[in-house]
Amino acid sequence: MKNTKDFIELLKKNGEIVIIDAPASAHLEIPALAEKMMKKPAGGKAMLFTNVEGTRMPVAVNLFGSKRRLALAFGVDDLKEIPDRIRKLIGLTKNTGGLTNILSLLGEAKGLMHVPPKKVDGGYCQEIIKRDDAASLDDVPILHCWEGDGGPFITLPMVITKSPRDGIYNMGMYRMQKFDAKTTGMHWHRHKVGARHYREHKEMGIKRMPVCVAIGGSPALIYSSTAPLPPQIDEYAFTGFLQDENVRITKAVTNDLMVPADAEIILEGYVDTEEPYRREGPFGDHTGYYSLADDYPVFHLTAITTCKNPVYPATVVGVPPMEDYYFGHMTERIFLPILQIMLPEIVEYAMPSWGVFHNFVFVSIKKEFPSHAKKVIYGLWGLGMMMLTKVIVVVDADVNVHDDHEALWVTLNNIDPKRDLVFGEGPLDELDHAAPIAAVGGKLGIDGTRKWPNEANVREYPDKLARSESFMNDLRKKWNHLGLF
Ligand SMILES: [Mn+2]
Repeated sequence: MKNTKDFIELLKKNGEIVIIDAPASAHLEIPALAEKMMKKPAGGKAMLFTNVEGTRMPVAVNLFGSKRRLALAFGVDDLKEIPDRIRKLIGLTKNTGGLTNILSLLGEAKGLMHVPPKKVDGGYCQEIIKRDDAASLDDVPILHCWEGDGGPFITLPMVITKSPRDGIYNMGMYRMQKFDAKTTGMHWHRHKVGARHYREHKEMGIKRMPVCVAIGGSPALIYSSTAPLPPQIDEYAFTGFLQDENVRITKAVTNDLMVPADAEIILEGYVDTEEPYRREGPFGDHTGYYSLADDYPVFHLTAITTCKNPVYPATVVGVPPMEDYYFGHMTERIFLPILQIMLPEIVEYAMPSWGVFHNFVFVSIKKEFPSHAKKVIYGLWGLGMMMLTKVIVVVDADVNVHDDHEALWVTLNNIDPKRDLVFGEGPLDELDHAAPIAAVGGKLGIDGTRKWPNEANVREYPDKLARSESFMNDLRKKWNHLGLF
């Protein structure tokens, strides 16, 4: 699957996309319909609006908004296969953890590069080239999603930058507010690699920082730009690794960045590191609230290149669950084996949709010593983007963390609030509107495991209610006619 159109064809074959030919507006109307669709059980279907008022580009929404569509996108029958597939790909057979495994993973990170991006001349994304005065964002059906939004926002942009220090590429998904036909906001949060590249350019006195933005591409490419990868791993190689096929890249026409050749649309341009920031937002966000307006760098458009009949893919965020929950779920599955290398006691974890990724994580562990849960809490706060997690709840290995009801029930029974809560402080997501100052604030860890006698608990923890398998088998045989089983 090379591009977004291939994926749309696959969705058509599987009855997973609704085609809407009636005229529809990108201003509030398509977003509201998309939201209704995303709120249907199991994420509804994808939608393709072929007749969008004011432009010739069709808009595709909710392409990835269900477990079934994600499975189609990644060529698996069930997303449960993903962690094992990742383990196999990086050559991990067991989760023994420790330094040896971490070193072997670093070796395997080089293995990622066995599917390196492949350079081509021109390509699908450059079938039509419009530069300078001919390039206009007005050609793109950018969605204005919520009535209180500061303007229309590109919601699935893959923002491509390159470190001026080590030349490593980054591709991150940072929303872009359209200011006018030639400029947008560049909303890279301070923790993200795009922002780091901006700081590097500024520190080195480079005024004009090249930036390209790809829109549309293979599902693995789009997913990879949302993945919380360490800065040393570039998203083109990671995409190749995920889809087991090289990403084709081509040189942009108005700067020197290499862009994905199979994107639907490439916005080429730059950020001027000496230009004052411009006010961006508010934006109806994935927290279910408007994220606050703030000042960010400005992206200047120098060219738009596209394929012949580009489709504009977009998403709409809002009160969870929405489509982005499924991207997050993908990350949860892909990163489980990687978390387990660092913290091998982790059995499972879950980011429930209402926790909007950074607010809440359930973790189950194989507990081996007193206060083990607290070790895991501190460990997670120190690991990559998990540093932004506001609340972590740790339970024992037998608890199903994918069942919120069960995990909360067990936790509330097991905790003594004075003994089992730890408060911390650290970096928070920029979108956390409760943080006392932007992106910094308090954290809560809850040890919901059974306490051992040597954990300052004078009484033994009782067993959970359960009936034996053999008794239940006999009961089922005798009373099956009641329809209770
Ligand atoms: Mn990155």
